[in-house]
Amino acid sequence: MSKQFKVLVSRRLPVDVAARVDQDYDAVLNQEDDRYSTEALLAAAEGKDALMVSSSDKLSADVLAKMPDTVRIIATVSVGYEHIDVDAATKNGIIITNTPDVLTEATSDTGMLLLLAAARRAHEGQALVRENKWQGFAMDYNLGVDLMNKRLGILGMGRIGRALAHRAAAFGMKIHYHNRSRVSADLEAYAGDAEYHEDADEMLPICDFLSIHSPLTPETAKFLNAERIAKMPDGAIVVNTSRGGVVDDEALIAALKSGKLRAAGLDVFEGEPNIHPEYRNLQNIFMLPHIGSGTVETRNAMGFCAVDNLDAVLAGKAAITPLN
Ligand code: 8YV
Repeated sequence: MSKQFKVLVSRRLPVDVAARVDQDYDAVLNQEDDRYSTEALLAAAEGKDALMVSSSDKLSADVLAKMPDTVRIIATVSVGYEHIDVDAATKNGIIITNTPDVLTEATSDTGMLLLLAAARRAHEGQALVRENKWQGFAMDYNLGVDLMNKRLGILGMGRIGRALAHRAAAFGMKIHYHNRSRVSADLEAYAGDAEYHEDADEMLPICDFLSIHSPLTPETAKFLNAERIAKMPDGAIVVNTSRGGVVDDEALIAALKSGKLRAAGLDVFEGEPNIHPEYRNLQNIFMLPHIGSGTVETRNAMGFCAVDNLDAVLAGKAAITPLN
């Protein structure tokens, strides 16, 4: 590349990805990771051909309407795109791309980590050892529950839901799923011979475990509310690697306090990083700071996927993973 095109990158990139952007483009990087306000981002976008953003950049219809005309593509380094009004981008002639596929395995590994940690009370066990409160062996102490032979409901059978199902089946779980539409027989077989439920509410009563993989949309916002938790078996376990907004925090917290739900494993939260403070007081919850895709290999692959999209679009070709 001849550094012909100007690119603005809103957040710090993995070093190898940053080096490629810097080598191929007339780039404004942000390796200090200072946060842009919306106004500052729009000002910095002036004269740029492309933007690389992340899920912390909120690109509403208003913001996209003000985007300089020079901007042809905005590549988000994430698979989720609830932070971008894709229809508004289309109206403004801006191509939006995301980073599907490359983070499927890492994120579903995190889902498995949450399932195991919640079932086996990893947070409480860890605290006992770290705080020097471990009294030695007792038959009945810090007991968790098995995954083997339990029913796992998958809400949203996209790539990550299927990969999690595949893993959980290897742990002996019986897989059920709800998705807007039934997936192919091949994909159901890969996902541990998963059984389809057309109605999510009808699936909940058989979910010993529930793993959330739905994107956050107006339809899925606060999907897991008090009424739906009440439909689940007593002592069920909920894990979420999707978006915090799919869960009603107050309802989940009440159910974890009452014992209706045995435990939860959460990698994502509404309003991150300012999570509902009550979560921190609960012992029966295993929490991670949104690191679903957080491996060296995967973050590199996400960054390179975004750059591949810039390369294609700026060279006049079709985007590789377009959203519009
Ligand atoms: C990202 C994610 O790390 O890709 C997504 O949608 O949730 C994570 O993998 C995060 O959103 C950073 O952009």
